Amino acid sequence: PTTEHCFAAVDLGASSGRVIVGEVAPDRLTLHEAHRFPNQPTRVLGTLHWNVLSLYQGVLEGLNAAAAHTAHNRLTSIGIDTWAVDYGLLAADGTLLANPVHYRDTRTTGAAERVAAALPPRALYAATGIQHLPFNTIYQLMAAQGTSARTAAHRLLLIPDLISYWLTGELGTELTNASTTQLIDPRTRGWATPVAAALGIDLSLFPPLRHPGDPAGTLRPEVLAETGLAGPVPVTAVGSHDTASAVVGVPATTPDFAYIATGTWSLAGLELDAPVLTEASRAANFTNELGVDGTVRYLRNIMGLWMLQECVRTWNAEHTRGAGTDLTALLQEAARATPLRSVVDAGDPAFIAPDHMPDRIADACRRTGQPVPRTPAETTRCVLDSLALAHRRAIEDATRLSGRTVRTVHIVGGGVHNTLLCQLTADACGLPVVAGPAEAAALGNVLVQARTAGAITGGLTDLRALLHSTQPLRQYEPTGDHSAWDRAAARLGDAQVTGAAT
Ligand code: LFR
Repeated sequence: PTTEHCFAAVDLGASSGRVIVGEVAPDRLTLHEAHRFPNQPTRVLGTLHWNVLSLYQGVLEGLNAAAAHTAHNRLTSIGIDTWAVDYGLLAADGTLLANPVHYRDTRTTGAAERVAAALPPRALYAATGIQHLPFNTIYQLMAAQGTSARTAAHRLLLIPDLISYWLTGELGTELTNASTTQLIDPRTRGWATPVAAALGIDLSLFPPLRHPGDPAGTLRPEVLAETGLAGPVPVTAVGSHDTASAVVGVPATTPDFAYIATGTWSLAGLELDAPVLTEASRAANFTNELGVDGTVRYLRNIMGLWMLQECVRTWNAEHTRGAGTDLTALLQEAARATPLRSVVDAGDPAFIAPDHMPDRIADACRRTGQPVPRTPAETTRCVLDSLALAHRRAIEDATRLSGRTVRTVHIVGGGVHNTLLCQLTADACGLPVVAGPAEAAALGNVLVQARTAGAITGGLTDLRALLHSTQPLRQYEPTGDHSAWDRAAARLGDAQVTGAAT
């Protein structure tokens, strides 16, 4: 609370939300977690929803806690980032028409085929550069066609833009997250009008685009009253896609790096100046999401720690009277388990939906003629080996498809706490891994705000230098027999699914 500049990062992830206060000076960057709250989706009449009002409540409580942490209840500004693709629909008077649906809901089954009938996958990729994921916004909109909320909708707000609207009353569509709708042309960084026209999507549903660093309104008087913050408090657009902020938060010191943003997902790839829209890139299911400062996030979605989280949820449910799974002990046991005994394709969309994860992993092992894991530790080892293998595959593909070279792999996000995953990733890639910071998204969020406010200056390189000199990082060197990973990859075959639509 000594510096003049305190920023609040609202960072909503798939399993928890956080409000984090960042204090920034040109040579100083400290974080304080003001509030953390669970994000628990709820199934209603068969549809999986986000509890968006409960999340908003968590944001208000978090801002209240942030106010208490700062001098004179003052924040220089607030920035908001969340997961991508999902949205709320508003009536003309601003009322939320329906509770936002979770991207893991199965309502999009069959939607990709309907989109492909209107616009072939090749043309869609050439125009947007976005990888095929069954839950991309355009498929959700296709699935929602004809519903009363969609018919009555006057506006569509992506989740961070919705939170921002409730806090300020101002409407906007932040660009990095807008790119995940599959309705943005990564060359012009504007709307892909022909794509919207082919799919019958009215682009006037989206409020005007804004860019990271743009002003996004000020807190409404009732929000000031509720949070105890001293006004005025501006909201600043940041990379509102959490992955865009996490990539800003990669503490790279040289240009030849790859990153893996780990958490519920692993987002593995490169930062580029221009999109790669080739047919080979589409076939490898690489995405060209837009990043901060005119960059492109050239990456692939890998299932991530979701697979393990879901396994743990199943094991806990099976032993309701037990103490629950001890994750530390489980990971220690997994570290001693036979390496690469069986691996599954961590890019396979079959793992997206919730429930029965250990069974689905066992099925995948059976299908590929590998031993079925018998214990939670063996299943955990299988998941982590599989993730490391998918990390390696994504980084290899990204370098091949972009013509770039990689000498260091940065792991950021919650997965940096999983030391086994970090070591296995170094082993699989045959490259040094720098792990940290865990709160990369919140840091990227804070840094963009701090630059906008003039607390720091420079480009991404300068922001990253500040991270490198202030955040605790851990280095992992590759160990073990590298060819074992080649053999494991071969077991999955060249046909290893990347999630691409044919
Ligand atoms: C990570 C993330 C990914 C996106 C997925 C769904 O939190 O934002 O980047 O593909 O969630 O929105």
